[in-house]
Amino acid sequence: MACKFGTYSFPQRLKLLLIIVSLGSILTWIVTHNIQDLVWEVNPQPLEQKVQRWTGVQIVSTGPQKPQPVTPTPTSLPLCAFLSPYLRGATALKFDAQLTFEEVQKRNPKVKEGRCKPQECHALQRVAILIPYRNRERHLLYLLEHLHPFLQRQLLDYGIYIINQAGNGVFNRAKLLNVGFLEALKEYPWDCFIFHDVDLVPENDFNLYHCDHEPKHLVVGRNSTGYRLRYKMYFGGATAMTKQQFTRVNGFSNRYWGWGGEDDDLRIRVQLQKMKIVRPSLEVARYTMTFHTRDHGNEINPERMALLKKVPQVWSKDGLNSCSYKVLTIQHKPLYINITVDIGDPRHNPEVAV
Ligand code: UDH
Ligand code: MN
Repeated sequence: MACKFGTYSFPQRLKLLLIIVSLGSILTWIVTHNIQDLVWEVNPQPLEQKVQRWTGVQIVSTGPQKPQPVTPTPTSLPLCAFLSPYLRGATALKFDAQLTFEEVQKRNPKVKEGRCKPQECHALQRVAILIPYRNRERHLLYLLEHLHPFLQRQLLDYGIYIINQAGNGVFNRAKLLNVGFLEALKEYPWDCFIFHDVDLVPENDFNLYHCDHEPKHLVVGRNSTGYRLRYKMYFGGATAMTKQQFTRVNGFSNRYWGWGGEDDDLRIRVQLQKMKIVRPSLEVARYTMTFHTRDHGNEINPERMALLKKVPQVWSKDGLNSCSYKVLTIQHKPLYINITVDIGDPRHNPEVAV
């Protein structure tokens, strides 16, 4: 018979053997993977454990939320899905010159005083978006227009804070973000903080505004850099850190007045604590930066390189634990919480300006 093994020549037998072995391995692979799924079905694990196995991502907030005075949260709500069913993927961004804050408010009826949380499920994390700010109203409007629906689709319990630097002194992005962290925590037990430039609009809602088991850098590509990372160690634009991660590095340095360096300083703090920086894939971590020129009062800081050299010596004394400031007003506006703050000015009052 033609199929008798003995009738084949040695090379033919070898080929046949190879085919049989390959088919066998493919079959084994399929069976083991399906069985793993079956085991998960028969023996369901808590959602948090599943999410951790699928993604390696740790869910920070698992305990029941404290009931809110106005709308108590039923503790019986199921946990929200890690990957929300409402995600849409890449969206073409349009910026309408006629847009108003009232219009954005109308489109987001569930947002109250800059905050929103899902009604159908218990959010996995409580996320505060902190935006350093001065005199960028148009950029803020476009960001709010896109960020509110984006965060609601991600099923987050979130709040948007604008930390507005009072006066015309030198701008200090990092110190404003420290103030935002300290002040936001006085209002609500946020688990996760996103330090977010006002002019960066995320293009894809699979770029999750959750915190990870390591500090997360969100801006992998942006239109202004041809959708490439600005440089390998870049840690600016928008980053996500848990309350614990940010506290562990003593927050940002307060000493970067003017443009540049503060994001590298934070990266060094993270590295000194032996934490790793994680990034989502370039496919989803894409941003459009609304066009702007350099602002007055935010000129390049010529001292930034010298400051960066001293991080290992100063990080534990310069940061959240040394941040002195004076809150002037806290306004709960419909779409955001506005904290106007006097952070000092190194030229006029060096003692406050640390
Ligand atoms: N910011 C303000 N107001 C200011 C300065 C800075 O709100 O006056 C905030 C804002 O959130 C901004 C962030 O700080 O997104 C970072 O500042 P930036 O946008 O000026 O920094 P970037 O690196 O630009 O994007 C630097 C100057 C670009 C010159 C472009 C010339 N081609
Ligand atoms: Mn910018």
